[in-house]
Amino acid sequence: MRVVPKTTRRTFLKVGTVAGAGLIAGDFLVGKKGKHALQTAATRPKWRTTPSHHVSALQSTPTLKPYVDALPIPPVIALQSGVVTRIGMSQFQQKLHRDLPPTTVWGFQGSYPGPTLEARQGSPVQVQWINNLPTTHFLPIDNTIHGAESTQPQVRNVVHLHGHKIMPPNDGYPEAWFSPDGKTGPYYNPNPYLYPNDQPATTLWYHDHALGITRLNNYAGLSGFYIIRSSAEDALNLPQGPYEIPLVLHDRMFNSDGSLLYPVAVGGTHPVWMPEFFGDTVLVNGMVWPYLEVEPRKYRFRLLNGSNSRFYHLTLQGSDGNGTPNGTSGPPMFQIGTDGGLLPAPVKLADILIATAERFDFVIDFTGMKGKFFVFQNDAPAPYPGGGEVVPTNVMMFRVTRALSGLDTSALPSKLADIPLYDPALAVRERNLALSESDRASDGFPEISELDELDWSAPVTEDPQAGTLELWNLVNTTGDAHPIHVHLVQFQALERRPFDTQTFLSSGQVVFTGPPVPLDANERPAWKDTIKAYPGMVTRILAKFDLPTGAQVTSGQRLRYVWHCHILEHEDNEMMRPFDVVVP
Ligand SMILES: [Cu+2]
Repeated sequence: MRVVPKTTRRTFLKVGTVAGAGLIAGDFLVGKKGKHALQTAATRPKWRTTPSHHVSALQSTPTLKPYVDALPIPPVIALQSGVVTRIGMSQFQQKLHRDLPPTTVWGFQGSYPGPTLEARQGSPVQVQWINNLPTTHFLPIDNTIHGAESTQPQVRNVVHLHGHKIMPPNDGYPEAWFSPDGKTGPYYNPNPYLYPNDQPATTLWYHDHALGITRLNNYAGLSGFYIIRSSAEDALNLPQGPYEIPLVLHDRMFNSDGSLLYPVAVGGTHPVWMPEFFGDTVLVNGMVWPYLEVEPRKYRFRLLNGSNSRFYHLTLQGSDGNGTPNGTSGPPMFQIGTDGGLLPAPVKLADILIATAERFDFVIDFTGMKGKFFVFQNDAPAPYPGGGEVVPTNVMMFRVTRALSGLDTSALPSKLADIPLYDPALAVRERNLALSESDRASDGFPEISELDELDWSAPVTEDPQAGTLELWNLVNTTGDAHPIHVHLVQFQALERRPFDTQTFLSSGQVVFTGPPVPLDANERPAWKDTIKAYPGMVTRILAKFDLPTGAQVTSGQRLRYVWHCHILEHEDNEMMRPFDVVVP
């Protein structure tokens, strides 16, 4: 995986949104509101040289020693068919580092991250989500953000199971929230959520998705893993049990009393909202810079980036016992799965570039490495790829210090799963979807990000027919990479292709400036629900809008989902759109 070259002038491309954005192949964008006037070269914001919109340079976490706490493993709840599992959200205190006082967090069943929920493919389960949180939020709400007005309850929650093929009432729609004191959003579903598990074995995750405060609810701690297993995967004999370990990355900042610090914008366009959050401290499974003691054998790791905005570019490096890199490389990582399931064959990785919400499922073989130490080091610029904000290097440490408890009989098979590729010629519709960012003219401070140039509240413009294949062209006019997530589907990336941003901004025409850039080996063939849309690229994805098997629907019915950027600060401030799947 490569790190995309830095854009030298990050904000240069972030010049308003596109007036009358256009088409590639006979498709059209409907409902253009033309809200943002097209800016000319003369009126474009100047390149910002000071960190005006983040305060991470001004505030920082008290110095904490890395690798002094063991990696926690979240508790596991095996969901059973025919049983409604009740899972409560609540506020509590938890130790996140040896030298930090206990931190007030939010979690599920008293755990941050929440318990790992496990299910079997083809075996539907039900979960009743319960809100036991206080009615007051402990993080700063911005009442100028859509859906978070002062008339709304401060604490509102709804749980989305990310990557699940699911019917809308159970999808955790942003306006399906419910408060601790019984207030509800317009799409609220009081019933247990039904999870069909009608998809291959994979690593999913559940997290809060409430309109306008998703960034804060997730930052407070409301997320956890959801793993689907299958007999097909069982037969592969991958490392399991204590040798299969979930890893979720969160960057955070702390005050000296141990409380979470979520900064308020300084000189922002909204009084509180920050364009992105970047913390100076990395937690894995809710612990600051932990270590994991391993045996000299194979392990399977399911890596999730649950951060608000941060991308991680991880390399595994040899280190001394304190975690200082010694200039050697760690063992290779063999990626076996992505967001939506197993890859056709393992992909050998020297490094990992993981955007928010993506999952990397990989095997590391520590055989023969007894007594050695390794550290995951991060060097991804933030924001990605332009940089300018704080980049914590340390992530976590592996200590090969445990004795081998028995012969390692697990396997890393050379063939994992079949992924039949979609034929783009069979797409019934191609849509050009602009990713845009509007900056304050005076100083380039980001004001808002949008999809399709439309606000959340604008009428639906994406309305695929159930069961059909569509080609979505994500036209990124901004200087940042945006991880784009589409609910309901596991899609296939087709290609990325450079285009002329200035031409698109001035005329709305997509003019390619070169041939398609090959996707990474772990992006195609692969099942994805979140894809990195790089600046200057049209990222093309093929999605088949199938409903869960046996779904009770009627002809003409419109099923409401969302697609959005998974930078949570963007998602909260308009970079999210509803879409309808129409039953034929
Ligand atoms: Cu974004």
